[in-house]
Amino acid sequence: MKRNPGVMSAVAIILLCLGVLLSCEHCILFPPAHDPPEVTITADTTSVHAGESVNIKVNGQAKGSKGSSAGEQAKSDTFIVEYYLGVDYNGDGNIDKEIRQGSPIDTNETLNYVGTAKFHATCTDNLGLTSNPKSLEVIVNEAIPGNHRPVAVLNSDKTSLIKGESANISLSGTDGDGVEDIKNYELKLDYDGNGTIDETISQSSPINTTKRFDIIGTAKVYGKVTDSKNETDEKTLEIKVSDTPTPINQPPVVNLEGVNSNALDGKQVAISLPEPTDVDTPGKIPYTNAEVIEG
Ligand SMILES: [Ca+2]
Ligand SMILES: [Ca+2]
Ligand SMILES: [Ca+2]
Repeated sequence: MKRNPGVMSAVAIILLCLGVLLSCEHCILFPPAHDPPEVTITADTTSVHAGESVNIKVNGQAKGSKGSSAGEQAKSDTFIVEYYLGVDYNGDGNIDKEIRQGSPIDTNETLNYVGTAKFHATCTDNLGLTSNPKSLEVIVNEAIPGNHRPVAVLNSDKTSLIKGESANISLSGTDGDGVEDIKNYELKLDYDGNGTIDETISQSSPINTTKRFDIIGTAKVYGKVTDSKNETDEKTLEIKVSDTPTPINQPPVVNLEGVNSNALDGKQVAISLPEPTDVDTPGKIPYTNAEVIEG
Protein backbone atom coordinates (compact mmCIF):
# COMPACT_ATOMS: atom_id res chain seq x y z
CA MET A 1 0.00 0.00 0.00
CA LYS A 2 1.32 3.32 -1.05
CA ARG A 3 1.64 5.97 1.65
CA ASN A 4 0.01 9.30 0.97
CA PRO A 5 2.41 12.00 2.16
CA GLY A 6 -0.42 14.58 2.30
CA VAL A 7 -2.46 12.53 4.77
CA MET A 8 0.63 11.79 6.88
CA SER A 9 1.41 15.53 7.15
CA ALA A 10 -2.17 16.35 8.15
CA VAL A 11 -2.09 13.69 10.91
CA ALA A 12 1.24 15.04 12.14
CA ILE A 13 -0.14 18.59 12.30
CA ILE A 14 -3.27 17.45 14.17
CA LEU A 15 -1.17 15.51 16.69
CA LEU A 16 1.09 18.54 17.17
CA CYS A 17 -1.91 20.83 17.80
CA LEU A 18 -3.37 18.35 20.32
CA GLY A 19 -0.04 18.21 22.11
CA VAL A 20 0.11 22.01 22.38
CA LEU A 21 -3.48 22.16 23.64
CA LEU A 22 -2.81 19.51 26.30
CA SER A 23 0.34 21.16 27.54
CA CYS A 24 -1.39 24.58 27.74
CA GLU A 25 -4.21 23.09 29.76
CA HIS A 26 -1.52 21.60 32.01
CA CYS A 27 0.06 25.06 32.37
CA ILE A 28 -3.20 26.67 33.47
CA LEU A 29 -3.98 24.05 36.10
CA PHE A 30 -0.49 23.87 37.56
CA PRO A 31 1.32 27.16 37.08
CA PRO A 32 4.98 26.29 37.67
CA ALA A 33 5.69 29.90 38.68
CA HIS A 34 3.67 29.69 41.87
CA ASP A 35 3.61 27.22 44.74
CA PRO A 36 1.07 27.06 47.58
CA PRO A 37 2.06 28.78 50.81
CA GLU A 38 3.42 26.88 53.80
CA VAL A 39 1.77 26.88 57.19
CA THR A 40 3.47 26.38 60.56
CA ILE A 41 1.73 25.41 63.78
CA THR A 42 3.43 25.38 67.17
CA ALA A 43 2.35 24.63 70.73
CA ASP A 44 4.12 25.77 73.90
CA THR A 45 3.70 22.30 75.41
CA THR A 46 2.99 18.78 74.18
CA SER A 47 1.35 17.59 77.38
CA VAL A 48 -0.97 19.19 79.95
CA HIS A 49 -3.18 18.15 82.82
CA ALA A 50 -6.95 18.40 82.31
CA GLY A 51 -8.06 21.96 82.90
CA GLU A 52 -4.76 23.48 81.82
CA SER A 53 -4.29 25.50 78.67
CA VAL A 54 -1.96 25.31 75.72
CA ASN A 55 -0.78 28.22 73.59
CA ILE A 56 -1.13 27.54 69.86
CA LYS A 57 0.39 29.74 67.17
CA VAL A 58 -0.31 29.51 63.43
CA ASN A 59 1.96 31.33 61.00
CA GLY A 60 2.39 31.11 57.26
CA GLN A 61 4.73 31.93 54.46
CA ALA A 62 3.87 32.53 50.82
CA LYS A 63 6.14 30.87 48.27
CA GLY A 64 6.95 32.41 44.91
CA SER A 65 8.72 31.07 41.85
CA LYS A 66 12.08 29.66 42.76
CA GLY A 67 15.12 31.78 42.06
CA SER A 68 13.43 34.96 40.87
CA SER A 69 13.62 38.14 42.88
CA ALA A 70 9.81 38.34 42.83
CA GLY A 71 9.82 34.88 44.37
CA GLU A 72 12.15 35.96 47.12
CA GLN A 73 9.89 38.89 47.91
CA ALA A 74 6.86 36.63 47.96
CA LYS A 75 8.37 34.64 50.83
CA SER A 76 6.69 36.92 53.29
CA ASP A 77 3.55 36.54 55.32
CA THR A 78 2.24 39.78 53.79
CA PHE A 79 0.90 37.57 50.97
CA ILE A 80 -1.10 35.37 53.35
CA VAL A 81 -4.72 36.48 53.46
CA GLU A 82 -6.18 33.86 55.81
CA TYR A 83 -4.94 31.73 58.69
CA TYR A 84 -7.08 28.81 59.84
CA LEU A 85 -7.01 26.74 63.03
CA GLY A 86 -9.38 23.86 63.71
CA VAL A 87 -9.46 22.57 67.28
CA ASP A 88 -10.63 19.06 68.13
CA TYR A 89 -10.64 19.20 71.92
CA ASN A 90 -11.50 15.53 72.52
CA GLY A 91 -9.62 14.10 69.54
CA ASP A 92 -12.71 12.36 68.11
CA GLY A 93 -12.08 13.67 64.59
CA ASN A 94 -14.79 16.33 64.76
CA ILE A 95 -13.57 19.91 64.84
CA ASP A 96 -15.06 21.65 67.88
CA LYS A 97 -13.84 25.19 67.26
CA GLU A 98 -12.57 27.06 64.22
CA ILE A 99 -10.58 30.28 64.01
CA ARG A 100 -10.19 32.08 60.65
CA GLN A 101 -8.50 35.44 60.51
CA GLY A 102 -6.28 37.63 58.37
CA SER A 103 -3.40 37.76 60.85
CA PRO A 104 -1.31 34.98 62.40
CA ILE A 105 -3.19 33.08 65.11
CA ASP A 106 -2.02 33.16 68.73
CA THR A 107 -4.54 31.54 71.04
CA ASN A 108 -4.69 29.90 74.46
CA GLU A 109 -6.97 26.86 74.53
CA THR A 110 -8.07 25.20 77.75
CA LEU A 111 -8.03 21.41 77.44
CA ASN A 112 -10.60 19.66 79.61
CA TYR A 113 -10.89 16.21 77.98
CA VAL A 114 -8.43 13.57 79.15
CA GLY A 115 -6.88 12.00 76.05
CA THR A 116 -5.46 13.72 72.97
CA ALA A 117 -6.46 17.15 71.71
CA LYS A 118 -5.78 17.75 68.00
CA PHE A 119 -5.05 20.99 66.19
CA HIS A 120 -5.15 21.46 62.41
CA ALA A 121 -3.88 24.53 60.55
CA THR A 122 -3.80 25.88 57.01
CA CYS A 123 -3.13 29.24 55.42
CA THR A 124 -4.25 30.75 52.12
CA ASP A 125 -2.33 33.25 49.99
CA ASN A 126 -3.57 36.17 47.91
CA LEU A 127 -3.80 33.99 44.79
CA GLY A 128 -6.24 31.70 46.59
CA LEU A 129 -3.78 28.84 47.03
CA THR A 130 -4.15 26.95 50.32
CA SER A 131 -1.23 25.28 52.05
CA ASN A 132 -1.06 21.60 52.84
CA PRO A 133 -2.63 21.14 56.29
CA LYS A 134 -0.37 20.66 59.29
CA SER A 135 -1.48 19.16 62.57
CA LEU A 136 -0.22 18.63 66.07
CA GLU A 137 -1.46 16.80 69.12
CA VAL A 138 -1.36 17.64 72.80
CA ILE A 139 -1.69 14.88 75.40
CA VAL A 140 -4.19 15.72 78.14
CA ASN A 141 -3.44 13.82 81.36
CA GLU A 142 -5.67 13.27 84.37
CA ALA A 143 -5.52 16.20 86.73
CA ILE A 144 -3.14 15.41 89.59
CA PRO A 145 -5.28 13.99 92.43
CA GLY A 146 -5.07 15.92 95.64
CA ASN A 147 -3.55 18.99 94.03
CA HIS A 148 -5.31 22.24 93.36
CA ARG A 149 -4.28 23.99 90.17
CA PRO A 150 -2.81 27.43 90.66
CA VAL A 151 -4.59 30.41 89.14
CA ALA A 152 -2.59 33.29 87.65
CA VAL A 153 -3.68 36.86 88.36
CA LEU A 154 -2.23 39.26 85.77
CA ASN A 155 -2.92 42.98 85.89
CA SER A 156 -1.75 46.18 84.28
CA ASP A 157 -2.68 49.65 85.51
CA LYS A 158 -3.05 50.69 81.84
CA THR A 159 -4.14 48.69 78.80
CA SER A 160 -3.93 51.66 76.44
CA LEU A 161 -1.13 54.17 76.42
CA ILE A 162 0.90 56.57 74.34
CA LYS A 163 4.24 55.47 72.85
CA GLY A 164 6.97 56.07 75.42
CA GLU A 165 4.66 55.75 78.44
CA SER A 166 5.01 53.04 81.05
CA ALA A 167 2.58 50.60 82.61
CA ASN A 168 2.78 48.92 85.97
CA ILE A 169 2.33 45.19 85.48
CA SER A 170 1.79 42.69 88.26
CA LEU A 171 1.62 38.90 88.32
CA SER A 172 0.43 37.08 91.39
CA GLY A 173 -1.51 33.90 91.90
CA THR A 174 -3.80 31.84 94.07
CA ASP A 175 -3.69 28.13 94.82
CA GLY A 176 -6.17 26.02 96.77
CA ASP A 177 -3.18 24.41 98.49
CA GLY A 178 -2.02 27.79 99.74
CA VAL A 179 -0.22 30.50 97.80
CA GLU A 180 3.10 29.05 99.01
CA ASP A 181 2.42 26.08 96.70
CA ILE A 182 3.20 28.41 93.77
CA LYS A 183 6.89 27.92 93.08
CA ASN A 184 7.39 30.08 90.01
CA TYR A 185 6.04 33.27 88.52
CA GLU A 186 6.91 34.04 84.90
CA LEU A 187 6.13 37.23 83.02
CA LYS A 188 6.76 37.39 79.26
CA LEU A 189 6.55 40.54 77.16
CA ASP A 190 6.08 40.74 73.40
CA TYR A 191 6.47 44.47 72.86
CA ASP A 192 5.72 44.48 69.12
CA GLY A 193 3.08 41.75 69.30
CA ASN A 194 4.80 39.70 66.57
CA GLY A 195 4.56 36.43 68.52
CA THR A 196 8.22 36.45 69.59
CA ILE A 197 8.85 37.09 73.28
CA ASP A 198 11.20 40.04 73.80
CA GLU A 199 11.66 39.93 77.57
CA THR A 200 11.11 37.30 80.26
CA ILE A 201 11.06 37.71 84.04
CA SER A 202 11.01 34.48 86.06
CA GLN A 203 11.19 34.34 89.83
CA SER A 204 9.84 32.51 92.89
CA SER A 205 7.80 35.44 94.22
CA PRO A 206 5.00 37.56 92.70
CA ILE A 207 6.16 40.07 90.09
CA ASN A 208 5.48 43.79 90.17
CA THR A 209 7.30 45.77 87.52
CA THR A 210 7.06 48.97 85.48
CA LYS A 211 7.70 48.62 81.77
CA ARG A 212 7.98 51.25 79.08
CA PHE A 213 6.26 50.70 75.70
CA ASP A 214 7.92 52.31 72.67
CA ILE A 215 6.46 50.36 69.75
CA ILE A 216 3.16 51.48 68.25
CA GLY A 217 0.71 48.61 67.98
CA THR A 218 -0.52 45.98 70.39
CA ALA A 219 1.94 44.59 72.92
CA LYS A 220 1.17 41.24 74.51
CA VAL A 221 1.89 40.31 78.11
CA TYR A 222 1.78 36.71 79.38
CA GLY A 223 1.77 35.79 83.06
CA LYS A 224 2.23 32.17 84.11
CA VAL A 225 2.30 30.54 87.54
CA THR A 226 3.58 27.04 88.30
CA ASP A 227 2.92 25.12 91.50
CA SER A 228 4.91 22.40 93.28
CA LYS A 229 3.24 19.68 91.15
CA ASN A 230 4.19 21.53 87.96
CA GLU A 231 0.60 22.45 87.26
CA THR A 232 0.33 25.81 85.57
CA ASP A 233 -2.03 28.59 84.64
CA GLU A 234 -1.39 31.37 82.17
CA LYS A 235 -3.21 34.65 81.58
CA THR A 236 -2.70 37.10 78.73
CA LEU A 237 -3.36 40.78 78.39
CA GLU A 238 -2.90 43.24 75.56
CA ILE A 239 -1.61 46.78 75.83
CA LYS A 240 -2.49 49.11 72.98
CA VAL A 241 0.26 51.60 72.19
CA SER A 242 -0.70 54.61 70.08
CA ASP A 243 1.36 57.50 68.76
CA THR A 244 -0.99 60.36 69.70
CA PRO A 245 -3.13 60.95 72.77
CA THR A 246 -6.70 59.72 72.42
CA PRO A 247 -8.89 62.81 72.87
CA ILE A 248 -11.18 62.55 75.85
CA ASN A 249 -14.49 64.31 75.30
CA GLN A 250 -15.32 66.68 78.13
CA PRO A 251 -18.94 67.70 78.71
CA PRO A 252 -19.75 71.36 78.07
CA VAL A 253 -20.09 73.53 81.15
CA VAL A 254 -22.49 76.36 81.91
CA ASN A 255 -22.04 78.57 84.98
CA LEU A 256 -25.38 79.90 86.29
CA GLU A 257 -23.99 81.61 89.35
CA GLY A 258 -24.65 85.06 87.88
CA VAL A 259 -28.37 84.42 87.10
CA ASN A 260 -30.88 86.04 89.49
CA SER A 261 -33.19 83.17 90.50
CA ASN A 262 -35.75 85.60 92.04
CA ALA A 263 -36.53 86.92 88.55
CA LEU A 264 -38.04 83.50 87.63
CA ASP A 265 -40.79 83.63 90.26
CA GLY A 266 -44.05 82.95 88.32
CA LYS A 267 -43.50 85.63 85.70
CA GLN A 268 -42.37 85.65 82.13
CA VAL A 269 -39.17 87.58 82.11
CA ALA A 270 -36.28 87.84 79.75
CA ILE A 271 -33.14 86.55 81.34
CA SER A 272 -29.75 86.24 79.79
CA LEU A 273 -27.84 83.04 80.35
CA PRO A 274 -24.06 82.94 80.25
CA GLU A 275 -22.43 81.25 77.26
CA PRO A 276 -21.59 77.59 77.86
CA THR A 277 -17.98 76.57 77.44
CA ASP A 278 -16.45 73.36 76.16
CA VAL A 279 -12.72 72.66 76.37
CA ASP A 280 -12.95 70.42 73.28
CA THR A 281 -14.35 73.21 71.06
CA PRO A 282 -13.08 76.57 72.28
CA GLY A 283 -15.39 79.50 71.49
CA LYS A 284 -19.15 79.80 71.71
CA ILE A 285 -21.39 76.74 71.57
CA PRO A 286 -25.18 76.97 71.24
CA TYR A 287 -27.65 75.85 73.91
CA THR A 288 -29.44 72.69 72.91
CA ASN A 289 -32.01 73.09 75.74
CA ALA A 290 -32.70 75.43 78.62
CA GLU A 291 -35.18 74.41 81.32
CA VAL A 292 -36.66 76.42 84.13
CA ILE A 293 -36.92 74.30 87.27
CA GLU A 294 -39.35 75.51 89.95
CA GLY A 295 -38.11 76.13 93.43
CA1 LIG B 1 -14.08 16.90 68.75
CA1 LIG C 1 -1.39 23.43 93.94
CA1 LIG D 1 8.17 40.52 69.80
